[in-house]
Amino acid sequence: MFEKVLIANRGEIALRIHRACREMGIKTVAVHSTADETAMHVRLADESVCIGPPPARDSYLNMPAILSAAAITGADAIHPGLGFLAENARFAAMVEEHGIAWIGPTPQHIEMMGDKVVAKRTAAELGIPVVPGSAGAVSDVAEAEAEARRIGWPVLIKAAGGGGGRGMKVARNKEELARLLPMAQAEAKAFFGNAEVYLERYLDRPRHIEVQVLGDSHGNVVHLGERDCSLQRSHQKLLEEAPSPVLDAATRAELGKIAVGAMKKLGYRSAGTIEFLYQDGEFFFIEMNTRVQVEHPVTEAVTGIDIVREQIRIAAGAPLSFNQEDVRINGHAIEARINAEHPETFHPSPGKVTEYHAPGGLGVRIDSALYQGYTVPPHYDSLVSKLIVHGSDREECLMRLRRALEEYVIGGISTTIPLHQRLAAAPEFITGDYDIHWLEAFVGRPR
Ligand code: MV4
Repeated sequence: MFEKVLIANRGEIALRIHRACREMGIKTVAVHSTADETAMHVRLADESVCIGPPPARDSYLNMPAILSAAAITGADAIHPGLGFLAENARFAAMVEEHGIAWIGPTPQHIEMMGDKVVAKRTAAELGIPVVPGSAGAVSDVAEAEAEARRIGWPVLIKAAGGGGGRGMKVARNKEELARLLPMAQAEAKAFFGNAEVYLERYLDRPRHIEVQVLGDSHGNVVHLGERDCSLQRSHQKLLEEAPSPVLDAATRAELGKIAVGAMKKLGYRSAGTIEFLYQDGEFFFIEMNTRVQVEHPVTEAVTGIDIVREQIRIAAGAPLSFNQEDVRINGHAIEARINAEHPETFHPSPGKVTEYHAPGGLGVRIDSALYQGYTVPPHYDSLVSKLIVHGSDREECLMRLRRALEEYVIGGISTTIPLHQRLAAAPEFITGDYDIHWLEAFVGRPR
């Protein structure tokens, strides 16, 4: 097993990784920008190295600085967490070339899934159902029009180098397609450095359901069930739950079987998430994430499996510590993402946390790097805490969510706690009757 892991991240996910390392008897190295000198991930780690000024591109994205920090401290592995360099295939390869273990998938798999056209083609070849669409990238309006007629209107234009929804456009007819295609190509070039776009049939009211997988270097692959991540606005998830309120055990098993079969064929290693859109009883692959995700704790809550620990074990060459038959979905879990934002305008609200009291008790987990007196810097993502509640069923889980939100005190900055309180009382949320567009309308609803 590793002796020392460098955590190339900050905030709650850096703490999450530190905790897994500590429980495994592994020493940790924190890296931080000059804006994060007093951050909790720096305080908790065994050692820390300053890697640059506040802007992420000069610090948390600064590959030579992070590699130097690993060399100086003698770290034998790097965990990238999520965001920043987690899905940078070049960085993963550089880490391995330096003789340091990369706690993640192979650079080849990261690169493959980073290109959405390649990812989709690969998924289809592996037997995963995909959204009907163009065979690959479409280059001109005539070709796009022919493809759209075959696929059926409306169509969605997506960027091959994209992901997370940036630069997508819905075209309802050939006039719209002729107008939007060049725009989409120009934007794709500007955003992602890759002008390639492709077309898909547009699903108008899907749910976003993703399957958690884990694979080791011995050919074992398991799935840990699904998460429903449909409650989002502007491609920012607000709340996730496991299991999905709309899947039955048979559908879950079927989806899991498809995911595991595909990942075995691929020889996938580490944690991964296969994202689907689900509409009218049908599943369609959209993307695969080759990292641990923000919402992984809801899966941990219902399975009792430490996903980060498994990632570390896998990177050290150990087999998965359990098999598929050992995985049971127990009860229900919900994660409320708490952001340092105004709960109505969503404007960032960095600043000093003057008061802090986290909820506790049975079935309550907080993943947060906040503490009283901490100043949330303005340079990074506004996620400051994840409240994860677990109950024996969805009803108990919802009661616990309301109770925990009531207890939570974060003073001095605005947070999205009031929005979560309003959401936890919404009839459509309580019945589970929502799709990916529902929250946007709910947020704008007069109170
Ligand atoms: C779609 C779609 C409808 N039809 N594809 C957005 C992010 C990227 N991961 C894929 N996305 C979508 N792809 C087809 N063919 C609707 C979305 C979408 C979405 C998906 C998941 C979660 C939130 C979303 C919000 C808006 C649009």
